[in-house]
Amino acid sequence: MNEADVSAKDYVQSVYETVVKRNPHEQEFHQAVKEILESLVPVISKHPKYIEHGILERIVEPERLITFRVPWVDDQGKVQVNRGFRVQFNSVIGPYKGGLRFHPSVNASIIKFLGFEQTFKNSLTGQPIGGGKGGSDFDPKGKSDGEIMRFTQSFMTELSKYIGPDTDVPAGDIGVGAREIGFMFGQYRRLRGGHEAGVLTGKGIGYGGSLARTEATGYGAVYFVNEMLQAEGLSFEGSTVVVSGSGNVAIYAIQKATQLGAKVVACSDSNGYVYDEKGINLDTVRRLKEEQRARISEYVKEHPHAVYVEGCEKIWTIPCDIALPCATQNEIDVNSAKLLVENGVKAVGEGANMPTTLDGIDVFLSNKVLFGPAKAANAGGVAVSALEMSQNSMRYSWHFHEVDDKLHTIMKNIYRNSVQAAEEYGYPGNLVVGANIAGFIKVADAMIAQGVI
Ligand code: NDP
Ligand code: 2IT
Repeated sequence: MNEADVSAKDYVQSVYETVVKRNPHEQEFHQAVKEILESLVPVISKHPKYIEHGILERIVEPERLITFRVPWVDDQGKVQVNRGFRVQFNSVIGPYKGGLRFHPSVNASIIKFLGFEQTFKNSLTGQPIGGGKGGSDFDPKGKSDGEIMRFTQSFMTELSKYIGPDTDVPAGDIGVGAREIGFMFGQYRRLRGGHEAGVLTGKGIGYGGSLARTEATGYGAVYFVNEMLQAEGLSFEGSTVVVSGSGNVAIYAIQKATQLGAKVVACSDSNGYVYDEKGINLDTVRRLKEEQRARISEYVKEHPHAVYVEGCEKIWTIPCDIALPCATQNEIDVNSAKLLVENGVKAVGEGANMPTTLDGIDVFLSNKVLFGPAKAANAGGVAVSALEMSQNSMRYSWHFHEVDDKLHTIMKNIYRNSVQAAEEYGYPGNLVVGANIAGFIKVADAMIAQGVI
């Protein structure tokens, strides 16, 4: 290590220590910051301007974190109170953009880790979108449509003060899909008295949504992994795939992987996983999850040859060629990563945000497993959200294949830019470093150009 490397490393370490001190107990946020900062050492070392302009100190501090009370009345007439969040992390390259998560685990740490990641991910897409994220500790499980509507209306009543088509554009994430976006869009429209279609993405096709947005994250992740495989002379054709989760991202990852000739043998929810050696029947999963909002355990009632196992973590004990974690953060720990490697996994593509722990990532990289990090591999969703914003601005809609083609091109570009950045900065093949650096440079240079703000 030369002198510049040492001082870059010290700088990164001191910024990280300040983040930990300033944001106590926010483990997920610390983890996301650590992963990104450590991989920026070569770029900081080569370009001292990023130290001179205090880029790292600024980039780890959200522009704004909004928290608010969300009161609503349940079906029994009882008043319930949840907490709402929106982090507006970085708007240097475009309006804040990022999803809303409704899950009981949501807190400031989760929202900040997601918003921080989103800043780099959105930069990687090549679209003019900044980083934001939000949500609530509301648990949609078991709630009636009426309860969901009353909650989302209350949530939007407060959130509407801070968002807009040119300022901040939320979308879905865990627990927020077409139904919730519809209710929130209706409430926003009612409060504003105008049809500002570009204020939310993931809308229904009949009122400003984009074709292929529903499919975009899952399809995009598979397109990304396909690029990694092709570079090594491999493909999805004939491979065995394990996908965790059974929500929006998982369903369309399963669909695209299957279309490309893979056999997806397992998927899961937070209670457990199903293993179907004949290949997961996606019609059943979609009906159970998209229509009936049922548990994945129901799958075996229709497919008795399949096996249901209680507990979702064990899904990674299933031998596979390709693993696509599409459920939630830290679902692949170091032990699961080791097992996957022992069982011969060739590629891992992160459909979820931060699904692999830092030591889990090390296991994959040191064993030469092709590894597609979340902010690159799952960027297809937000990329098509940006295309939805474009269509809303034009008051025009593209055909499905037009959006899908653009998505495919975007994913190829993200792959190429990440590979190139990794090579340029001395980490050939390491897409964690490559994606972080490629995403960082655009944001950091725009921050320098726009002065100390
Ligand atoms: P959904 O709510 O549609 O599905 C989430 C799935 O993950 C469900 O099967 C759910 O099971 C499971 N899950 C959620 N929390 C946990 C948990 N704590 N432990 C185990 N399983 C869990 O969400 P999405 O498919 O939209 O999101 C999945 C992941 O992809 C998230 O990390 C999200 O941030 C990320 N992502 C989503 C994008 C999008 O466009 N939607 C874009 C980019 C990333 P259960 O039903 O039991 O809760
Ligand atoms: O994590 C993500 O990129 C998303 N949940 C999608 C965000 C968006 O604005 O479409």
